[in-house]
Amino acid sequence: MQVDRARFLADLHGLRAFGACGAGVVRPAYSEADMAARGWLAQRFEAAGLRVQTDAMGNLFGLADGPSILLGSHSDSQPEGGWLDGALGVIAALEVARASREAGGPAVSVVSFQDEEGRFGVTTGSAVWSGHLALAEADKLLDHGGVSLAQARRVVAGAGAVDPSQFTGFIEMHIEQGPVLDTVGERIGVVSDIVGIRDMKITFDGQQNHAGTTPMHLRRDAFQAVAAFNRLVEERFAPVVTPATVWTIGHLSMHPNASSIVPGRAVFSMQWRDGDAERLAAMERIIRDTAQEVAKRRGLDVAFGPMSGLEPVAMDARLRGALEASAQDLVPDAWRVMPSGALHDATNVARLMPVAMLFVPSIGGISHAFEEDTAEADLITGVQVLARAVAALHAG
Ligand code: HGY
Ligand code: MN
Ligand code: MN
Repeated sequence: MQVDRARFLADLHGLRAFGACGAGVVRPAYSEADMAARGWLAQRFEAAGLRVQTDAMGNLFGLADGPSILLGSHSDSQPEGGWLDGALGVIAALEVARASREAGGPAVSVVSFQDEEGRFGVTTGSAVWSGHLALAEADKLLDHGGVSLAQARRVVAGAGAVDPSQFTGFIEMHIEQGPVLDTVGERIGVVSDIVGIRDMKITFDGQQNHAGTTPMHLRRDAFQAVAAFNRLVEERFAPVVTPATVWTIGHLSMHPNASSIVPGRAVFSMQWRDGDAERLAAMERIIRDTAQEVAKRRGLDVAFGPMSGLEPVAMDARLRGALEASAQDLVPDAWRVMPSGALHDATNVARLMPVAMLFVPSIGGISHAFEEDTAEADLITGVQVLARAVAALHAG
């Protein structure tokens, strides 16, 4: 099975054009750029001899006849996204599907999941497809601008359900999005397991007031509550976390967001990740207790939004073994087994079938930023490792 390098790279850059912004992309789920990209992908899937089907969430499938291995990732992006996050896995899947068909090889289906980047939740499209999240529940999710998923997905024409039982397994190729491979100079990462995640919005409600006449000790300042919460949580996490644990306040909106007004309301995202479900639960208890304690002490109200979450998941030994053997054949001693600190659709798909993942290096370890990039030679090596593993799995 020989991948066509030029065709693979041409399609990668073709997808990059949708929502292009400098070196990166702006292609949030259901946006005009996202839907145009999906329309283009559907044409490419068809041209590759695949049957195109879109489900109610807007997950886009290119289906081979009969039982097939499913390859893919997502083509939506973060509000400021890199050109390869997700896109690489979708185009690599398409290229392997074409190469396999040309070589009379195994049946390969392709998918681009919707809203992996969580405009509305956490890996929402594959969470609904895998049964982790009911569509009716997903429809209630709001983005930071208050738009509901139900409203956003009205642009989706499809509504066909795609039966997971036709697939023998799922392999997702992705950029590492971290510094490991780039730092050690290795070419391929074979994923051992994907961390778990929790994500929720927290709202502090205090008293909007004059920034000049309101003495500090009389204020019920919603931002100061967030600052106190963050300081206390940092202290209380210390005995619980490991160097691999991460937590982020990535979104903060204050009302009314004016220089001369003590903010009466602050809404912020609290997200935390770890490979251990117990530790995620312990962190959740600290977060909820600390937010309530800060609100009480400062005379504010606190409210917790719905919490999205996924459990840590180990990759399938057989699929992972095929990736390891393929990496050893193509880049001997320039690959490693490693965990994924980023979340991926593979976590949800693992509820339905065996899954595995492989990484290529991210230059400078940068991702979720316009400057995200990977050396062209590494992109090619990655799709070759993927193709070789798919052929080996078929050979049995
Ligand atoms: O946040 C993540 O881990 C993924 O890139 N959406
Ligand atoms: Mn991704
Ligand atoms: Mn991402």
